[in-house]
Amino acid sequence: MVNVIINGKEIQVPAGSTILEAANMLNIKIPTLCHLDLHDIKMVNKAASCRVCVVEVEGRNTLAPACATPVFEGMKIKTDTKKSVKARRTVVELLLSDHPKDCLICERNTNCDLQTLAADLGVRQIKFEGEMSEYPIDKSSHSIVRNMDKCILCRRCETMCNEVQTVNVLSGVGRGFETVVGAAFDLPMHETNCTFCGQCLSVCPTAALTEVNNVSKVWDALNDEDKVVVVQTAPAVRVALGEEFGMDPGSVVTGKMVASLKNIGFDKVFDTDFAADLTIMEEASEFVHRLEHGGKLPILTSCCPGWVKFFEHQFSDMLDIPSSCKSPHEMFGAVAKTYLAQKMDIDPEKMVVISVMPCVAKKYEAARPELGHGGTKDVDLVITTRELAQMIREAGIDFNTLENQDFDNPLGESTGASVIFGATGGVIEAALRTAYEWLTKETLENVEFEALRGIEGTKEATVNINGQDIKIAVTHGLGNARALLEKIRAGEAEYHAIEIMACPGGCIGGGGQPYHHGNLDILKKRIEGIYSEDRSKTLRKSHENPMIKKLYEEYLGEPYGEKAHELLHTHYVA
Ligand code: HC0
Ligand code: SF4
Repeated sequence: MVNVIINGKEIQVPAGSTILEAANMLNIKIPTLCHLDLHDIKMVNKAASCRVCVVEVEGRNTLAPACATPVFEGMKIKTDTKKSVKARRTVVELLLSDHPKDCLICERNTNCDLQTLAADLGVRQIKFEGEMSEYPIDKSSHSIVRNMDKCILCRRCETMCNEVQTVNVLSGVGRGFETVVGAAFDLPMHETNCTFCGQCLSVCPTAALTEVNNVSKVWDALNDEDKVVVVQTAPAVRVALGEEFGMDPGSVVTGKMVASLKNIGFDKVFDTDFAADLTIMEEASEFVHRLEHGGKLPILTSCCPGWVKFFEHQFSDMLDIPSSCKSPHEMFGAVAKTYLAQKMDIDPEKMVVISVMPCVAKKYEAARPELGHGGTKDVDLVITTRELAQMIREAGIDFNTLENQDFDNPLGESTGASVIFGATGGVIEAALRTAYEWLTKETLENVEFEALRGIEGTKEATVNINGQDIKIAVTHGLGNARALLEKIRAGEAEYHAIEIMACPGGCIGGGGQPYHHGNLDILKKRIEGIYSEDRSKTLRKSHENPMIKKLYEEYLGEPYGEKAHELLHTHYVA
């Protein structure tokens, strides 16, 4: 341990700690900008590029960046001297000299770390008017907009993409004033290996990386009298949307969310959870089929489009192991434009299916050519949780005082198994609840598989089914997924079934969720919200959903049968 004194207060900290870590232990706030410490997912951005966190150290002539300076025995630090505060302000003023001043119309207005810092430091004038960078905006993909004019070179996105996700798309290109963060050869995003997981934009402090905003397209559809606009909401949206309206993370706002969508004017408000139950019918059938007929194992879940794109690029020799199931929201679209359209007696061409998702990769997924039927897309438009909040605000809806409303039917009924899809481990837990009962013909009394839950990078469990040990693994974050898949490829690990989600925490940590600004406790609270919603349900196994039974009886026939294959399954492209 090392003794240090910060602003006159003594503290003992572990050797090797930085000044910033020591100050945090004393609850002394040092402003930061590039720094980001997401300890739970082992990401610390060590770029130390912005110099906002400079402090004075006794005996040292120059200011020290607190995030990158280790403490030493007897170190005396002052964090709030005139010299350090003035230096911080100058750093921000210099950043602003090469930053657009269009805060009022910026995607991140009121939610930008640079804007907040400038306000906190009392920056009230643009002191340095110099040369400005001007780059073309990269709108090449369906998911992510890259606007390098707004980049402050904090490198958080690089750390996320390279170290956590191991996709290695983003890095500094060029030198000096010409430096930008982008793909090799400055390729447009849609020509790279980007998985569109959106994790880079979830840690971007400014609007350099944002989602493709589809809000105006959704308003256009709603205002088109020829169209019937149906909307579905993903499991993870209901435990995060409240944050946009000042509620605690993890608040379950399902009823208010439905009410807001009805107020906005959607013709029908349905639930992706219904389709998650449907996915379990298909995925558990596929698992049982592979298990009983000597099929390829392990089976990998296939509902996360970032993960699907990752394995298509990086594990193209293993395309026969993922489940062939489409993701739930795509299954929903396929069922809506066939079964529902018939029931409602409307032309599927006039139906617009909108998905509200915690995810930006779902935008890219919806545009994949395999995910449609006879020239019609399963899902027409995807908006994120943040975009839904924007629509609610644009409509002038007072979200917090809304009375709860229920989803419409027949595609609005769901079980507890479906809502847990939103947290890492949930999809495989839901599949187990059903596969166990199908294989043993017995009732599963305790439906909660604790070993598969939580924020830990990779989790394992063995479940005995009919005397056979079924080995399960769960992982989240693409770096963890890569490590697991490499072991399987090398024959060093064997499992029967594996769930993989691209985003840390699963969908609750998706790139389209309200910004967490580095506080991962928010993700844990959203996970708690997910499990409390599961516990509140009377039915907690997908195969018990009465509307799902009806769908098979009236339209699909057998699970994993011919009609189901035609509508609900897909294939992968190397
Ligand atoms: Fe998910 Fe989904 S659970 S991917 O994580 O499977 O985005 O929430 O909507 O489709 O249901 C995201 C969340 C979904 C889908 C579901 C799955
Ligand atoms: Fe990397 Fe994901 Fe961002 Fe693509 S979306 S650049 S894979 S972090």
